[in-house]
Amino acid sequence: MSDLVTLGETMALLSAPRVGRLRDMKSLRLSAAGSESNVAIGVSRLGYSASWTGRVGADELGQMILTSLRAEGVDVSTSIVDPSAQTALMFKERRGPNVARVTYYRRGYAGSRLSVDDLDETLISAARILHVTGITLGLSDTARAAAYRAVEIARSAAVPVSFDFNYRAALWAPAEAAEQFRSMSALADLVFAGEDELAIVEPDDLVEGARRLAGDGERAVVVKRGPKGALAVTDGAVHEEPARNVVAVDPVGAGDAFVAGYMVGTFDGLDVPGRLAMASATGAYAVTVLGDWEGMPSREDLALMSREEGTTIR
Ligand code: KDG
Repeated sequence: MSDLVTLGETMALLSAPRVGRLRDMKSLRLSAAGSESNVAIGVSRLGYSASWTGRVGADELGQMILTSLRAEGVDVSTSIVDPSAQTALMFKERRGPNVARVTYYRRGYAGSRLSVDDLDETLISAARILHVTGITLGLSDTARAAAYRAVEIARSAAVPVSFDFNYRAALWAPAEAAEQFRSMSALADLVFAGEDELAIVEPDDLVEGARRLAGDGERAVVVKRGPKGALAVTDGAVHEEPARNVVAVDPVGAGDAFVAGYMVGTFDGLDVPGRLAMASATGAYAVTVLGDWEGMPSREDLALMSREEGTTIR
């Protein structure tokens, strides 16, 4: 049984080691990347158990993904090796000092073949939280159906549901996504959205939009604002948290680290400001390292944050 249960697509990630055009790179770094498995790794590094369900191809890249997740302590026993499709690919370029660009080869690949039959009802019903994202809703009809079924199982077992919008323009248009974001949010206890993502469903005012999405205290809404920090609306109250001042090397994956931190803060029994502070610390760690999840902190790392700048540990 796991504290966090999540599902989605994890791809093989090929990242450029330096700034420049992908075509000019003579070598790329191979790793795994998937928003939901990134969250699972973040939670696992901070001492709680996490399970990820997804499909990978019966190929070396699929094995690389499963091996990486196992090495991070994530339970992949419910994941499926699909012999009839390949593992999807994601390329990450650094186009300038501040701009990353991501390209996917994922349509019809193994991860998008996730279906309701892949779900483990017992695992979901025993979780402390189920986490789904908008990526799975936009990935394919079968993956979307799996996400809704997982949520239905969780709700009937009184397991809280967490939903992160995670809008990916390569998967679908904003209007279609907005409809799904509204439907899934209505079923969730905890909703995460980037400021720009929230604007897809609530274009007018950030705080009012977050309040509307939160309903009448029906769910908590947490808005990730990048360098502007974060805010949470819970039971009608608005809590704000400034961003940590760090040198960002790779912002991709920071949102997942933030979500993992917020969940861990909840498992730790912290109040909302404490959860936001934990989330902002985990997000700050993630951006300082190349890779979508490699920079996720351990407890020991988090304790180092309070040290004075320039400290050397000997
Ligand atoms: O949240 C980081 C993700 O962008 C990445 O790991 C891959 O799941 C992914 C996606 O769809 O972009």
